[in-house]
Amino acid sequence: MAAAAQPTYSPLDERPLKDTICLFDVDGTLSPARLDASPEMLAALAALRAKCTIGFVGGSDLSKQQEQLGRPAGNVPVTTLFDYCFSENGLTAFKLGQALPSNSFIRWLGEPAYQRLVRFVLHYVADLDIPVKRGTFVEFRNGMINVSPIGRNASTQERRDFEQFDKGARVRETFVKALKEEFKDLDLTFSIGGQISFDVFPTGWDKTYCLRHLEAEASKPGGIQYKNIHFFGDKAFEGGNDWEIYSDPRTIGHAVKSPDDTLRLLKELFDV
Ligand code: M1P
Repeated sequence: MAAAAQPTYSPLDERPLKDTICLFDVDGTLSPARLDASPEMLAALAALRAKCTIGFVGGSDLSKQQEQLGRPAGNVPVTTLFDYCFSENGLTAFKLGQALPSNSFIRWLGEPAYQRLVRFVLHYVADLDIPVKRGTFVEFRNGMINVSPIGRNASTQERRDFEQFDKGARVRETFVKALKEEFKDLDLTFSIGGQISFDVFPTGWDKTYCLRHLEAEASKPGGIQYKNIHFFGDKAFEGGNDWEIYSDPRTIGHAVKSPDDTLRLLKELFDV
């Protein structure tokens, strides 16, 4: 299938709101969890991009954002749809389609500690008594690992069922408690951001990590120092994976309930 023609945008410093950037969480904010963004959302983002800089900051890796945002936009690279793309909280990052320096979880942790962690996780999952187990209980990413008691191969319906089940059973919460106890010696954060899993990364590598890129860009000749950094996220409560960036003094945080709520706010704030 031929890729859709791409609109062009003026340089970042020539947009009407040139000292404003809007950053968006993905799952539950731009699209339903792990599903496609709607045509209305893609149109609103394109209209917003004509006014200010836009970016996403997602916990998932780039391939998932490509599926949820790039594919529904007509199979275009997701890095062409946003000025900044921050995957895995910004551990993998792009500005205007060009890669920014990335960081590595395994380099930070080291192989022996990583193997200790994975051994514990897989033993714990093996002993879990839950209604359904599928495959891929640990997903190794660049800036983090993602751990899922049911496994990442679960279908959409199995995901929904597990999410409901976990509201009562608190499997993930208990799992995280056990990991915190076992790995007290490692400076790790465990963050429940989605339906079936939790992310594990070095403390500080939460979504505020992406702000380091904005600061680094601002310090370059001609770089933009954003005065207004809006952040939109649906997990903007303590323990949610949007909490740190939402409550960071450098951002203007917006807690949303759903992608429709994001659209409503964009209309209200930016008339798009
Ligand atoms: O973006 C939120 C989370 O989305 C997925 O979570 P789950 O598969 O549990 O719904 C994962 O990609 C996770 O890393 C991410 O934080």
